Amino acid sequence: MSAVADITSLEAQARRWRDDFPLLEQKVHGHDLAYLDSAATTQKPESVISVLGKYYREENANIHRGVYALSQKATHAYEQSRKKVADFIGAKSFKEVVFVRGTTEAINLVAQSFGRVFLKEGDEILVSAMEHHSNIVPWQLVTEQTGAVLRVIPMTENGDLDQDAYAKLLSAKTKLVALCHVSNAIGTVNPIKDMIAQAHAFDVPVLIDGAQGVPHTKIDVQDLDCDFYAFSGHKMYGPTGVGVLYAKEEYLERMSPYQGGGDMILSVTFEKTTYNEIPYKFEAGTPNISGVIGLGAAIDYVSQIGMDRIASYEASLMGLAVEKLRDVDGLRFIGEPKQRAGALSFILEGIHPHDLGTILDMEGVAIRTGHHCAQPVMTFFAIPASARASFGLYNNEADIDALVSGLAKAKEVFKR
Ligand code: C6P
Repeated sequence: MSAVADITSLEAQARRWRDDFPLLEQKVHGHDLAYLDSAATTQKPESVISVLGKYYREENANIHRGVYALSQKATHAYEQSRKKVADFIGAKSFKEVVFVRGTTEAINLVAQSFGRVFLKEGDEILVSAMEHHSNIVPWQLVTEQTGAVLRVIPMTENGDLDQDAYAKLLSAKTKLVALCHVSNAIGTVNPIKDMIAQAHAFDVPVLIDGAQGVPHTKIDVQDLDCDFYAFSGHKMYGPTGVGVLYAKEEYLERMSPYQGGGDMILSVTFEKTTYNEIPYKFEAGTPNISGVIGLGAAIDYVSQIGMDRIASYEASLMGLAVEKLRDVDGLRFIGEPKQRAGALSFILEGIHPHDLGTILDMEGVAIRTGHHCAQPVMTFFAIPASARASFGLYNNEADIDALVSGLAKAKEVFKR
């Protein structure tokens, strides 16, 4: 079945999902909004928005602290979300779920807490050439602190990771591999299960940056056997300011706390502090309670649709987008990886991506232009920036058509 035929049969269900997102009803510059920047952040369904409202109207209290009913209600809702996350990603236990601000904080937490215990001078950390800055800079900071060295798994011209080079880079010196599940800049889906198994053959733990993985595919951390998996709530239909670090219990037990403060302790004297049990040892201070509860609602939302259905719908949509964009004269894809999810990057001959983004905006089409916080990817492809369209479960063929006609408009303006 061609992508076009396939998509038609799926459009009806996707139209129902789109109706769950009130923001998408608005017009921008007089046009229906074609929101194609879900890799930056997704829109939120009504069910998530209303849970946030309900929390502040009916349940707001600090958690793990009060004996009174309201605090217990908030604590219960917060901890229920932890269980939902654990089930959603297939963790062995709720103890392996640490709530953080987002992917960035999750990776910084591992870099610092793992780094302090496990890294020394001359050790090597492997990252890939397609990482977001959030999976590069925290490791650079830790190399400055420990004398460990950063090594880079290179990319091939089509935007896949060079697996032969990866196999050669792994050695007794390697102490951690940190790599994205799905590239935010070019959409490559990395074969992480294989890559994790290869690292484990050297007893090397693996951190997966799942910011762009979780929204688009079903995650089973036990099946992947990853040691760490980081993701953000706001990229999977949940609120901003909340995210998850999944980590195997054995690592969380051995890692030192990331931050000190309330709730991460069992007892404090001026001489000695005893830390709380995991995962609370890593959650210092009042957390983003409403965000965590909202994330639970987002998980309910996508689970009720089914991650497999979302993945197959989005795969058809991606196929359709590639098919239609390939016909646009002067358009060059940046990266044509074997498997792509969520995002696709391109440039249009003779038009700077920022100009393109501005013209598309006037047509109601929201895409991201720039380096996508992945400057090494732009350097690799020898471009200053790209245009990136990224998809969520609410997108449809009309959004792709709006993009394609917006590109024609841009060419007209620039007389290309
Ligand atoms: N990428 C994008 O437009 P935070 O900001 O912590 O929620 O996520 C950081 C992050 C880490 N890894 C990957 C692969 C990401 O895509 C992102 C966020 C957004 O591509 C904003 S730069």
